Amino acid sequence: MQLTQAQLDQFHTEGWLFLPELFTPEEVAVLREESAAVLARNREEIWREKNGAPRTAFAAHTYNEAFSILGRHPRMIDPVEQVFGEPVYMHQFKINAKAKFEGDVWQWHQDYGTWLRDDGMPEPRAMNISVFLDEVLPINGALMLVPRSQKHGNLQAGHDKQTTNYPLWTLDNDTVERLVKDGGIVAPTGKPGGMLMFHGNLVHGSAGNITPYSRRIVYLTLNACSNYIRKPTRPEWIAHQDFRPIEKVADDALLKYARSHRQAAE
Ligand SMILES: O=C(O)CCC(=O)C(=O)O
Repeated sequence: MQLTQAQLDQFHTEGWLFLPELFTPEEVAVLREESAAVLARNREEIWREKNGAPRTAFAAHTYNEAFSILGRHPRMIDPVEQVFGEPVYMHQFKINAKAKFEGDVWQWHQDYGTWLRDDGMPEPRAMNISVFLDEVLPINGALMLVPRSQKHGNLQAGHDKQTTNYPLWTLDNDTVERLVKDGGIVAPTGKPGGMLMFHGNLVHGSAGNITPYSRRIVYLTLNACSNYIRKPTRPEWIAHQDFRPIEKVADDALLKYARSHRQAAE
């Protein structure tokens, strides 16, 4: 799958691109089902909110077949390789739960801030690319982005280990206010299967979810192979150290898996 010139222009100017309903309901159904099973497990890779609800399941692509296929899916990999002009490897894979009633905030931050400081990533040549597993609504903790903020490079940040159970390099309010005066805030919403990609320096965050609607999103962080991390400090299942290019599956691999999975259950 290749992005059009208009889509590339939008990405390079605004720092983000949203492709609604890129995965079909049949493909997403199996991911939804599997994500519920993953988030219910008790493993060290599954982090919980302070209230005990699941927050983030790291590295599910290493032990779950459906997510292993998603992590090698050309609809996710091709656009990032197109932007970087080289093969990519999986730097991080996670399912963020943002559970109904209990999902907590993600403070304003840039992802490259963490990749640089915690992992020793040389350049912001990695990208978060995500798939909505649930419908993302304006009210259930949609991801908020500050368009064009990527142009400001890597900003000063403080290491917040208190607000949530997820340590994060966060930005102060004055910085966010200044950037929002210029770029505003957008919050892409849409049905399950929508795909969002955004620049590693794009400022983003999300509010807590006090609604009865869960908001699960899968994030792949794909890093240009030449930009492999130099000083890892986090466990391998958070910041992977297999720097080989991802070997993609066929475009219909997830659909085939979903059908065989359904047949086996019948
Ligand atoms: O899932 C969310 O709402 C935010 C996730 C995020 O910002 C991140 O993983 O860096």
